[in-house]
Order: sequence, then structure tokens, then C-alpha cells
Amino acid sequence: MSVTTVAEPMTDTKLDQLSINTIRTLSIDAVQQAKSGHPGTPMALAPLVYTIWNREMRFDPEDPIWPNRDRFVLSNGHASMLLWSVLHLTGTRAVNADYERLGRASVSLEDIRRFRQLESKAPGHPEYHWVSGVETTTGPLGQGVATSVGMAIAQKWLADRYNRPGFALFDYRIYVVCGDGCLMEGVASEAASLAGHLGLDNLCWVYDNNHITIEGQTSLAFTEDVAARFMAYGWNVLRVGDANDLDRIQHALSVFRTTKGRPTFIILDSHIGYGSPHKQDTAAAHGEPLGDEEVRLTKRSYGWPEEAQFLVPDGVREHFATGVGARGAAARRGWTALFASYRVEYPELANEIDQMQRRDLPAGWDRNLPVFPADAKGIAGRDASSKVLNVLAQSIPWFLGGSADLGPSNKTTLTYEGAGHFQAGTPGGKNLHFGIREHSMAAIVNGLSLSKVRAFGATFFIFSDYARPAIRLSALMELPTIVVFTHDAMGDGEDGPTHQPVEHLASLRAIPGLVTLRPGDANEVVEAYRYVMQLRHQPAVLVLSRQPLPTLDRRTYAPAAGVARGAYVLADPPGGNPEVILIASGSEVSLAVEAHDKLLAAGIRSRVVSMPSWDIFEHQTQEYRDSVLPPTVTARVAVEQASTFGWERYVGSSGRVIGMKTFGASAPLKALQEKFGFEPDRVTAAAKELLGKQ
Ligand SMILES: Cc1ncc(C[n+]2csc(CCOP(=O)(O)OP(=O)(O)O)c2C)c(N)n1
Ligand SMILES: [Mg+2]
Repeated sequence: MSVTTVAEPMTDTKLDQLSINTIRTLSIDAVQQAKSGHPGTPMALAPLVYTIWNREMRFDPEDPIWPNRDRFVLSNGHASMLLWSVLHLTGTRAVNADYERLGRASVSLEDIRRFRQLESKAPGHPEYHWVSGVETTTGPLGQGVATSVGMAIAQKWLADRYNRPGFALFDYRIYVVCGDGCLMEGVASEAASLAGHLGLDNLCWVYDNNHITIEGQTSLAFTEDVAARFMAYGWNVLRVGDANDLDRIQHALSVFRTTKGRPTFIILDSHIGYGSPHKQDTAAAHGEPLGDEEVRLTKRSYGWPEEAQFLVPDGVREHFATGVGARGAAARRGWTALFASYRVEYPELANEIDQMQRRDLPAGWDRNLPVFPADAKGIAGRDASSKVLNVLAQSIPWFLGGSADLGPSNKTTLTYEGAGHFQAGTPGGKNLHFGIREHSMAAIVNGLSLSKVRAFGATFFIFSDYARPAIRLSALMELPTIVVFTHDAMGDGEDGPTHQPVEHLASLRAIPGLVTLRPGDANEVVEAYRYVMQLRHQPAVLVLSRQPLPTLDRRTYAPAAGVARGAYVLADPPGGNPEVILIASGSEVSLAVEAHDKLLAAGIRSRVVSMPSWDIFEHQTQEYRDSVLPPTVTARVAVEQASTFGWERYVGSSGRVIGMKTFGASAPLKALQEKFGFEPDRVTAAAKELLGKQ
């Protein structure tokens, strides 16, 4: 006989704390091992993230892309170890770009051991498309919060279109965590203002109020009344004074769930580096490993075995499995059954949802696209675009978008009967009004696209600068977003150099994976859209003219379908065999055609290449590229109302580029064309000079 020592029972409260400390110590160990990273905020926010995930969120780790899952956005992306820990501990499964489930963990313990190393699924910052379960790429502060507004708009729109009595197919919520940095960034203010206006009550931002950023105390540069600011935006503002109080956090989240008509903002007072005796509440906890000795002391303060590394104690994974795992699985099962009966009652709507989720297009989506007859006077790129957009929005039910207050100028307003305007009371509208907020517009378009609706934004091309950081993320995330940029060059002459893009084409062409298209006439606009709409994993920008461009007679010139190859031979000398090649995009295509006619008349064998997209052209075979730009023909003139930067790539070292080397000027277009050399005679002169035929 012996006496049995009774072990302390493992209560749920203890398991909560054990789980939280697992997140903390995994984060600490990963940063320590990588010798880089951000331990302090995961240490502080582990209870918050734990509560959101294990007590609140409807998320099934078995299927991280289930359409009605709640979304979680870590806008302070430097705290990525929070996400890697929780994705690991919940056993979230990986899916691939074709939405297939791969049967392996999204983030393994080995990935966490290899935090920030090549190929690890625990990279420095959350990366959509690289790690399943990441809802959006974050790291550039402010982007996550702004993107979340797009997710919230999408949920409202999806619910309006697809939910039916008894079929709440889309009723998910968006949980967002952000820090001081996110709230200092302008893009967050733009987005919060719009979210308040739209009354997005499906959206909750939790603000990590720790008074610390990299340089030290926020008193250095950030002393505004954040609560008053969000109240002024029309948000419901809550405060939780202790980031370690799970019940109060949970209560605040339940207030969010029951708040109607406005988004929720929770101010959470926290201590960066919580538990570290020497680094808590200091900037030193933000962005560097704690150091071996401090790690030991910190673990001791958590009651953790000091020497253990990457420890996941027994019971922790199971605790997540019985929390978020069980709740998410039940929710997804329920939804799947609901969707099956929905499919019986509403087969067409169900089919739309299927297609949208796979980023497919409905049959016949391009059937009604216009064909523009030859017309010397022509039509502006933006006007051709307007016709196309109105067709597409009718044939693709989930295609929607809008402008940053330039709808009447961009011609992007959807004008057909029933298009509607998205507002708090009319969430089925397809015209979005972003207000004069280009940066958040592009981020919101990302959020819409992440939610699988097909979305576009619009503004003047010059203001692509204001949207670029989010467009860069569209490309990094491989999202099929669209931005329609009009007033592509000097076409609004009198507005002057503040409104005349110069370096913008070069700048956008430099973004890897972004399709930049500058069509040369109305039919090229149609073909540009036809190409862009079929993209599933690439963003595109359309760069369109304000002024009319002649519609080329396609019986004389090559079909506009050549747009799909990025560049194509528009016109050749009789019998082919050119001696000089004129390359142009956009408004300069018809200019090149004029020059071409003059050269032919002068007995010079010229070819015109319309090159709406460098990016698409670069992806053609060498054979095709050589057929358009034969290597033997080195006399080449490129003409484009934009910076000459980069054109050497196509004209070679002996070619000529007629483009911009300075800013523009305020004057009528005609005067600008003359001043900056965008005239047929300048093109012919350059060609003749190259051929030694002056
Ligand atoms: C747009 C942008 N600017 C600068 C940085 C560099 N940066 C990363 S974290 C950080 C400080 C963020 O402070 P806070 O959001 O309060 O985070 P905490 O240290 O409290 O976790 C800065 C400046 C960035 N990631 N993104
Ligand atoms: Mg901070």
C-alpha cells in the first residue's frame, strides 16, 4: 500500500494561462534563436490574441479559407510571432494557391524554430499567400487596419447579395490588432474615417496602448486623445485597462458583437515585454532579442521551466482544439449543411459564390464588351473604360468599385439601372465612394479582393503616388486588384506639373508582378480589360487618357487583341522587313502611326509597335519578343509622355527615346506637345537621324 499524491487539477483557468505563456515563450525563444525579431509585443498581447482566438473567433483550423470564417488581422505585423504561435497551437492546416488542402500544418514547430529563415513558414512579418491562415500581409504599419475596412465592406456586400431568410451565409466579423504605429499612419485615419461613416459594425480594432514605439515613449511624438479621435469618427470606443484580464477582454469583445451601426475600437492598456524584469515597458523590448539571462528571468516570472526551449506543454494543443477547434469545426459543419440547402433553393446564387471563391468568371462575362468603330476623332480612354466597366459590372455580379471622389472625371461611376451606391443603409450598392483617400482606397481594394469580390479603385494617375504602398502589397499578396488611373500624362495640360505624371509609369513598372497597362485606343482599352479580368493572382493598373484618342481602323492595323501579348506589331512597311521601329504606348500610339505614314511616304521602311504593357511583353517567349523587336533592327525610337527612365531596355544603346526628363508645365496640351517634342515630325526626325538619312 502506498499513498497517492494528488496532483493539482488542471483547471480551464490554468490551461488558459499555460496557453498564453506558451505563446509568450515560443515568441521569446524564436526571436532569441533568430537573433532578430520583436519579442515585447507578443509577450504583452498573448492574452488578447488567446482570447480572440480561443474564446471568440469562428475559425476552423482544418479549413482556414472557409468563406464565413471570422477574420483576424495583425496590423502590427512586427508582432508576427503571435500569429505563428497561434497558427501552430491551433493546428491550422495549409492550403495552396488553388485552394487545395495540403494535409500538413500551416506553421510547424520546426518553422517556428527557423523563424525568419529562408523558406520557413514563420517569416519576419505575416505574409498572405506564403502562410495559410494569414488573412493579409502586414508589416508596413497602417496597412492592416486599412485593409480590414475592405474586408468589412465586403462582408456587408456579400451578406446583402447572398443572405436570404434562414440563410445567413455571410455573417463573419473582422478582428484587428494594431499598435501606436498603425494609429500614427495617415492611412489608418483615412480608413477609420470611412469605416465610421459607413457604420461598419462587423469591424473591431483593438489598440495596443503601450506608450512605446522604437524611439522610446510615445510622449515624444504621439500625445493626441486617441479615444476622442475615434469617437469623433463615429466608432464605439471601449477601454480595457489591463491586457492580462481575459474576462474583461472577452466582455469588451462581446460588447463589440452586440453593437449595431458602428465599428468598435477597444483601447487595451498593455505592458510591452510583460514579465521581463529589466525590459518591460521599455523600447528595448520592442525589436531585439531579450538576451539569454533576461530570457531565464522572464521565464521564471511566468513560472516556466527556465531552461526549456520551444516548449509546448501537454494539454495546450488540446485546449485550443476544444476551444477554437471545436467551435470552428461545428460552425463550418453547420455552414456547409446550410450552403447545401441554399444550393437547392438558390442554385444560381450558390453557383456565383462558388465561382467567386475560386476567382472564376461567369460564362459569357465578356460577351457584351463593346467594339469601337474606326474614328479619326476617337474617344478618350476613360470614356471607353466607362462603357467597359458598365458592361463588366452587369455581367459579373461580384465586380464592384469606385473612385476617390473623381468618379465623374475617371468615368468609373457605374450608371446602369440598379447599380446602386454602397452606403450604411444600402450595402448592396456597387458604386463605392472612397472619398479623397487614395491610400486607404488601395488598401480597401486589397481587403475586398482578399474577401474574393472583384474590386477596383480609381483616381488620377498622378495620385498613384498616394496609393502606391498598398498597390505594392497587392502585388506581394498576388491579388487580382484593379486600379483605374485616368489623366495619364499631359492631357489635362492647364492643371500643370502638379497634375502631370512623369515618373509614375516607371515607378509602377518596377513593382514585381504588377501588370501596368497603358492602352493606345478604345479597342485596346477593351482588350486591356479582357486581359485583366482573367487574372487570378496578379494586380493590374490601367493608365487611361483624359482626352480623345483616334480609334484605329483595325482593318488596316493589326487587331487590338495583341494587347494580350503586351506589345504587338501594329503596322509594318509593305512586305515587312522594317529598317526602323517606332515603339509607343497610350496617346503616343496614334502619334507613332502618323510618323510611320510620313516615314513610309519618305521611302523609309518603318514598323510601329504598340506596347501597352512591358510586364506582359516580358512574359512572352523570346521567339515572340524577337518577332516584334527583331534584334537585327537596332534603329528604334520609343515615344511616351512619361519619364524616359528604363526605355533603354527596348531601344538599346543606340536608340532614341522621346519622353520626359523634367516635370511638365501648365499650358494647353497642344503647346505642351510642342514644347516637349510629342509631334510626328520629332519622331520622324529621330528615325531619320538613326538611319543617317536626314
Ligand atoms: C510604414 C512603416 N513605417 C515604419 C516601420 C518601422 N517600424 C516597425 S515597428 C515600429 C514601431 C511601432 O510602434 P508600435 O506600433 O507602438 O509597436 P510596439 O513597439 O508597441 O509593438 C516602426 C517604426 C514600419 N514597419 N512601417
Ligand atoms: Mg506601441
